[in-house]
Parts: sequence; C-alpha cells; structure tokens
Amino acid sequence: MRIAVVGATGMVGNVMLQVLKERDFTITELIPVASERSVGKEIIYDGKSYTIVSMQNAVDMKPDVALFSAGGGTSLEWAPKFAEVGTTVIDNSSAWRMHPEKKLVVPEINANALSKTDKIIANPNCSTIQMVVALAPLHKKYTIKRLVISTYQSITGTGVKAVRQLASEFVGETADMAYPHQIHKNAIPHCDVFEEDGYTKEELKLVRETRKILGDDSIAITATAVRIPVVGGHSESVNIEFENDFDLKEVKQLLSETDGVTVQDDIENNNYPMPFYSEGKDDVFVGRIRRDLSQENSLNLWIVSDNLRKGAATNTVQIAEYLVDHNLV
Ligand code: A2P
Ligand code: 11C
Repeated sequence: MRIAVVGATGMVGNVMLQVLKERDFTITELIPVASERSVGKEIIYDGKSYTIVSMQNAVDMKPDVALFSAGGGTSLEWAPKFAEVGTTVIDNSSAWRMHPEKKLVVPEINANALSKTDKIIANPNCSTIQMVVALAPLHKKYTIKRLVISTYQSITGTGVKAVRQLASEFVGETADMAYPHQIHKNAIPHCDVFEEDGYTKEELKLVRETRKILGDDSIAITATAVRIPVVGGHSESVNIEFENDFDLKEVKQLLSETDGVTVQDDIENNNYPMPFYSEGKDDVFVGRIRRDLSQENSLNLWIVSDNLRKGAATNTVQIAEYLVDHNLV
C-alpha cells in the first residue's frame, strides 16, 4: 500500500503513524502530509526519516489510501481531489460524516457496507465511536428506544493547544487559551461550538452519528458533553431505554463477547473503567453495568476509551485494514 497520512504532524496523525507501525500495516511508500508550514520538515517512522510534502504533491503521487486528520476545511477541499485521482480517503474530520452518500464506518459494526466505489469514507467522532461499539450488540438484541448521554471528555480531543493550556495552568503560568475558561480544576459543559437549540456540535454528533451508524433514525437521543482536565480518554455515562426487557447477566455476557469491548465490572474490587488506565489502549472499556431502577427496560453503562486510539487513529487504520483485506483498494 502507498499510504498518505494527512496531518502527520498533528496529535491524531502522530497516533495514526504509531498504530500503523504497531499493527504491521503493509506500507510500500509512506507519504506524510501537513500544512505549508511543515513542508520540507522530517518525521521519523519505523526508524526512517520521511520528508513532509504538500497536499498538491501528495495528490500528484496518487497514493492508494490517504488517512486524513487535518481538520474539516482541509478535508472538504482536498478529499475530493484525492478521490479524483483514485485514492481512497478515510477522513477523521466531521466534514463528510453526515453526507447522505458517504459511509460512516465503525468496522465492528458496518464495514460490510463498504465497496470499491467508496472513495471518501468517514470516520465517526471519538465520543460516538466508543459508545456505539458497546451499544450495537445491545441494539440488535433488545432494540434501543432512547439514550441519555453525559460525557466527560479528555482535553486531547481538542488538540495540542488544549494540552498546552492545561500544562501551563497547572504550573500557574498564563496560556494561549484553547477553551473560553481555565480547564485546570474545572469542568466545562461546552465541547465544540454551540449550534441548534442550545446544544453543542459535539452533542449533536452523538445524536446524528449514532443513528446513522446503527442505521436507525427512530432512536431518541439526548446528550450533554463536558470537557474535564484529563488526558487518557473520554468517559461516558449512558442511560439506555430498550423496547424489550433484558437479563443483566445476559447483557454482561453479550458485552464480554463483543469485539473491541473489555468488560471491567467488578465493584467489589473497585474495578471499573477509568481514562487513566485506558490511555494507549485500543479497547472500549465498559463497566458499572446496572439496571436503571427508575424505569422499565432501562440500563446504565459507564464507557471509557482512549479518544486518540479507538476514537480516532485506530478506527481509521482498522477501516484501511478492512479495505485491504477485502480487496477494496
Ligand atoms: P501543521 O503541523 O503543519 O500545522 P492538530 O489537530 O493536532 O492541531 O493537528 C492538525 C494537523 O493538520 C497538523 O498535522 C497540521 O499540520 C495539519 N494541517 C492543518 N492545516 C492544514 C492544511 N491547510 N493543509 C494540510 N495540513 C494541515
Ligand atoms: C473532542 N470529539 O473531544 C472531539 C474531537 O468531530 O472529529 C474530535 C472532533 C471531531 O472535542
């Protein structure tokens, strides 16, 4: 595979390179791409040095696959140009996710819908991915009627500027602000920009992307997304109302048999998912699995995963692996 990594100098791009290496993805040529600011600089991959090229140069090189993580504007402008020369783009931005003709893919759930004609494939938002990995088997079995979601999101989802803001605030220095408020010692109920009816874009992503991936627009979903001063992953409290009743043991069994899920639910030993321990891991960790005693057919889950791994880079690389394994590129 001749593979371009667009946004190779960024937070997610960096993890994409790590994940490609760890998973032994067959690369015959690596093409690292970033903004004009970085063109000509070197990056190291697998002990070798590679020169960063411009977007246009990368298009001219006609890679087989381009993994994009360079922001929505860059994707909107450049993904079609790559697609036009025959490159399959897997895009980690929000640019193409809700496009009616583009697939929004979590390999464990819906990669089988992919075909050779899909030249721009969207990677969902991190907070959506980790949740649907756990919800898909439950939806299949009991049919989800309504979701009430509260997120506790890592600052790494915002990027380098946010990580620097927290580091500076921690030592009492003034920082270039990624957020409208101090994040150190704080919780900010504001992820991404405000959109319709007082919801943030992050909250609406959870609503819209979940319905698209699970292929069911009838699911009622409401969300509150909160940024907290944590780096290892996003955490989510998810309240699920099903159409049908369930057996709690069966739910635990089903989740423990689900690809990509690790059940961590041993309260007697204080064992439950936490972002401190999910950092650097690919799995989605699910715990605090309990019946909602206030309402029939309802369940509470606590879901944690490293947002830069399964929430971004790993899911993107898994889509690329699926394409290669099924001769779709
Ligand atoms: P650069 O490092 O040259 O700015 P992050 O999300 O961690 O901030 O990273 C964003 C990534 O997207 C970086 O690799 C950045 O490159 C890249 N990028 C930003 N704007 C563009 C652009 N207009 N064209 C190509 N790459 C871009
Ligand atoms: C966050 N979920 O943690 C975001 C980061 O739509 O791809 C990724 C934004 C996106 O703020």
